[in-house]
Amino acid sequence: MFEHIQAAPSDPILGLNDAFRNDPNPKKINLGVGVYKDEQGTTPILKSVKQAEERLLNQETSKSYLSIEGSQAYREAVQTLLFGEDTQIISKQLAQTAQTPGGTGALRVAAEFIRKHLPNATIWVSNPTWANHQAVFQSVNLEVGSYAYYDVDTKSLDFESMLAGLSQVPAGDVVLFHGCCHNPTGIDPTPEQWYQLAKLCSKQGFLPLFDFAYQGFGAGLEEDAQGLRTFLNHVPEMLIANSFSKNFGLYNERVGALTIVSDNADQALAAFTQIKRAVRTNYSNPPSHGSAIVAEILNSKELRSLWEMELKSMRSRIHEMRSLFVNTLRAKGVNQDFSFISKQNGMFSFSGLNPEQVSRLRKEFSIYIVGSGRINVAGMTHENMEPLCEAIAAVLKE
Ligand code: PLP
Ligand code: TYF
Repeated sequence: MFEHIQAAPSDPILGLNDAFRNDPNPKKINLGVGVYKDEQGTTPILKSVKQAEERLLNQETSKSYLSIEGSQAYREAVQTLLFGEDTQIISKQLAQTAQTPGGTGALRVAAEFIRKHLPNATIWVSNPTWANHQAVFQSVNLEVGSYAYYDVDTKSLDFESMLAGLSQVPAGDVVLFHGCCHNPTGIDPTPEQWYQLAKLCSKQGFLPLFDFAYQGFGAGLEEDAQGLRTFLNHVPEMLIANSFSKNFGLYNERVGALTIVSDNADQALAAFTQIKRAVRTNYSNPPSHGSAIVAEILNSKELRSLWEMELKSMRSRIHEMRSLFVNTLRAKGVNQDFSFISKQNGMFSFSGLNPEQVSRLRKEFSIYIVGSGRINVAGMTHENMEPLCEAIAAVLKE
């Protein structure tokens, strides 16, 4: 039965992780998969998470199913993080949220919802975008198009081309935006640019889908939500797929949510029943533990302030590594301008290293970078910075 089945290619990012694990070189450096690492190169459990888990262990009385849409406390906490305190969206019940297994689960449910209820819609993603976007949407036979985003020469946002591309998107199509900390470039629109994009969206009549996987990794929890909130001031409807994998360090607990917004509460609720149907035929209902941790933290003053401190310290360490990387490259005699790296947001930067240089870094120095040249800045430490920059200087020379 299975003789005709060919092996699927490995995921370009997760596959790199396997190769790293199997590399015996003790000096190996992993700047591949987007996982936060501390100064010791480990991905620790946040203190706020541990404390919440201790509380849960004592309080939990049942392992019975959650409802299809997940925990109520969690769903409310998600909306407050996305939209802010005391917003009309919440008080008028214009948004409905389903707890999902990670941000990927939210994207997949969104994809099925779009395919079924907006069957003629094409979904437009930035060029470049997270490697899994295309695959998730294509897996439900959605048509995927791309819009201009990155200017290779200036290593910045090609906003003019982005606007020009999106001006061609017809009403009824869907456009995916990265809420902040664009993966893989680390380049986000400015507040003024978000405003222009929101106005364009309102004029064209396309549906925005925000993928919000790094809230708090850019400038702060509120600041990072600015693009999304600017859109909500101008457009009547939106989908939001958010993830707590990174900002709570809850990668393997699979915690995320899909939120639908409409300017009409009844419509939001009706559409939400279809989202619940998609969930039911997929995984029935979400896993509980990760969402219980997030709700516990967000609903406790003490744990929330501890979490915000921990989030800030992750964010600050990444900023520090960005500057140190730029300065160390210069100190190692690299003449090319890498200063753009210190201006970018979140974990990732497009280094501009070409596939041959990426391949040499791996073969000769056991330094693992995604083939596109994307680097995970959070994989840098004070300890590995010198050898890392020496190796990059070496491959840039020839
Ligand atoms: N969206 C983007 C842009 C991401 O970088 C990631 C990273 O993992 C995800 C979605 C998926 O998040 P999760 O691990 O919660 O599924
Ligand atoms: O882009 C990254 O590195 C993270 C982690 O299929 C990731 O978003 C990468 C690939 C993938 C799932 C998660």
